[in-house]
Amino acid sequence: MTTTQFELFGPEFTQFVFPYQCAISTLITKVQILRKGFTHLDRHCPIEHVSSRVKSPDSIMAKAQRLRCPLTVADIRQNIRDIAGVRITCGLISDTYRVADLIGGQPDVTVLEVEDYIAKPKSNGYKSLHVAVEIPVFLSDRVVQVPVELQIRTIAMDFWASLEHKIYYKYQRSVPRRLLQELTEAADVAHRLDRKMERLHNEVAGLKSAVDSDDGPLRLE
Ligand code: 0O2
Repeated sequence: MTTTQFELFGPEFTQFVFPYQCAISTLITKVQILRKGFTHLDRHCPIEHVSSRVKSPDSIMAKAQRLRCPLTVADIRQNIRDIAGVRITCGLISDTYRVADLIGGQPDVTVLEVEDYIAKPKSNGYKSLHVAVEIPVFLSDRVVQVPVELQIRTIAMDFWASLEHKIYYKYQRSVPRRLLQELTEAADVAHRLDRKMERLHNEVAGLKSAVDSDDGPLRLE
């Protein structure tokens, strides 16, 4: 066992992940504050659901090997930005970009990289907005900058991704061709649903503002 494996798989893992867990808590608080703010103002809330995870030691090692990252704790900290992950599920496609701006624009958040798999889906149909950010974590003896990967996606994208993830692991990454074809088709159906929901939302918002501005009789046809 190398030093890295010892540190990642042994009791030291608890110590290794501590700053990442703190960063997750900070980001979740930010998301909850945004959510409460929208609810309080009785505005359309772009956030439906939030979840988080710390990457498992196995998954960290697999990604380090994939990235050809030297297997030392320092190099892993430096090169793997999704050890802490926060996933935010939104109602609409436009909400995903709005949430990315709302969080990325906060003064203590540094946006390191944006990978827009909504505008440019992966070849299998995977869609999500991946925003790598860094935030300060105030420990008892020092402040550390900790990277967190935000995955922001719609409910439909999330539905697709969680099923695809299960299938991918069930078949140990060699998914039968027919299933791959069907998954790609399902991604397209999910995208069409997202576009339709966006259009319907805009139409309803337009009706609501016409009622609110009280511009004369409203005809609902
Ligand atoms: P876990 O929980 O991490 O072990 P990134 O550089 O991270 O923005 P990239 O290069 O695609 O994106 O990285 P990677 O490591 O392939 O994927 C990181 C995470 O993104 C994955 O975590 C998934 O949560 C999600 N993801 C990326 N591509 C796909 C995909 O094609 N299908 C699905 N369902 N999810 C995807 P892990 O590694 O699965 O799990």
